Amino acid sequence: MSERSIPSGSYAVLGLGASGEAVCRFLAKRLDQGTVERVVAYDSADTPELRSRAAALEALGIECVLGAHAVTAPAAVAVASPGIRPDSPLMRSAQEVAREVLSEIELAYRASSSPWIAVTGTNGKTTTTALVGHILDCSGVPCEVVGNIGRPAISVVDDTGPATVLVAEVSSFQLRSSFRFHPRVSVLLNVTPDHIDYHGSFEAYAADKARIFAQQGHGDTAVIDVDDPGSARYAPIVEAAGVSVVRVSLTSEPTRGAFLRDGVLVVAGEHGVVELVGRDEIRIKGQHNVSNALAAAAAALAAGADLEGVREGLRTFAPLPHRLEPVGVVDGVEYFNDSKATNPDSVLKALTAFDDRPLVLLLGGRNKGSSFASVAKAACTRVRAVVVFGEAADEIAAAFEGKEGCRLLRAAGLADAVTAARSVARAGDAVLLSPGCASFDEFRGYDHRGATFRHLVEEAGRAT
Ligand code: UMA
Repeated sequence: MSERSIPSGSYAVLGLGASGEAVCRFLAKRLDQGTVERVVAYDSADTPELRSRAAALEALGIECVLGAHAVTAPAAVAVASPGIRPDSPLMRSAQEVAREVLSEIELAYRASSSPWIAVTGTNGKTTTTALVGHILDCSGVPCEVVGNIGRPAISVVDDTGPATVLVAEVSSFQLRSSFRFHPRVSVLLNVTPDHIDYHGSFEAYAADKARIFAQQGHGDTAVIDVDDPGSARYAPIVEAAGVSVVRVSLTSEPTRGAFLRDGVLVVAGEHGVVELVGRDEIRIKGQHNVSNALAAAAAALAAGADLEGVREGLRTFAPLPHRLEPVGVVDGVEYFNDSKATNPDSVLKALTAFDDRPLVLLLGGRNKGSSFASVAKAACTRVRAVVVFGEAADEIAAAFEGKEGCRLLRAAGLADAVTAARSVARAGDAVLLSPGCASFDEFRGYDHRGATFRHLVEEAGRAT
């Protein structure tokens, strides 16, 4: 079987969320063509929404089992949704039954004929992925932006050929079950503690992230941020495998790299040093976004973007929702929605985006096993007040114990947290929701939390 063909036989699809549904629709076409024998989809939950999704898929020939905790039909291949944990009963039984357990990204890679750019990292991957796509658009290079960003790659592969670049945001969950996945250009932004509850340890998490490089060799490019020790350590290893490594840095000037020189984003390589745009010309805030912009420029150039397209793309790219997104001004206080910050490192990065402006920081939600010591250390000297809320409130408050410098307030949920923030913020301050936790104790996801925050701010604005 070639590296880029999908396995034949019977399939089990684990999970019927965005990823699983797209896999089912892709496989349904193969059922019709007779290249796949049988597809049974399993989901541990059983809700009205899942029932109606299952009914639509059953009309396409997919068998669906809801409330499932084991794979019950024979299957040569299982395709697992990223959110299904390695130790879950469904995953364990799939490992026993199927010859291979693949991620949706792996299946999409094998089914596609496109060159891939894959972007991973603990933080910044969605912004960087979207920016790579935007730069390629500005350069006239056909591309599709897919992956963890919210658009399963498998949903586009039947309609894209070798001339279209697939720009994919890939998560550690997806990489964990990827084996032949071979991006022509890989990007590793940073590796800091996250998803420890899923992977079991930081080392296991980092190793799964590094799988992005596993198939790369001569002729391929890896763009690696070398300011972050978690990602920097892979640069020499990947280089030793023959991959052309472009180092991204804000603190050094690598010979082959993308870096800042006198406030200007530059790329350096065999053609010398080329200026792109001034740091002040990019619209995404914070130091981390300068690194992300450098990484995106380097990746797009490696995939055929031209310098003018890179410059235009960097100048015109707007911040994405839920990422340091300004959502309103109430009583002279500006509110920022950074709901996508679901781990401590992303909170630290958000704090760099406000220079010396007084801040009220909202932290809380469901902790994913991370320590908040670094956030407490950085925040206590930097912010006017911290409001802790949700399931992790006590745990986060404990990290601030004994720290002088900032006021700590407690709130039950997000609405209370906004009320508390309003009570302490003064005109000219910024209130920043950068919670450092998952949202699932109170919301359906970070986007639901961010939209609720925006709504609460809008309501407060109307009431004044
Ligand atoms: N399920 C089971 N058994 C389990 C666990 C879950 O059956 O043991 C079922 C759930 O009942 C649900 C389905 O699986 O019906 C959900 O699957 P999922 O959690 O994998 O979510 P999808 O809707 O398929 O979305 C996934 C990604 N989700 C996760 O990685 C958790 C989305 O990333 C991604 O956009 C989408 O595929 C398309 O590729 C979200 C995310 O939070 C944004 N990603 C993490 C992050 O960014 O930090 C990695």
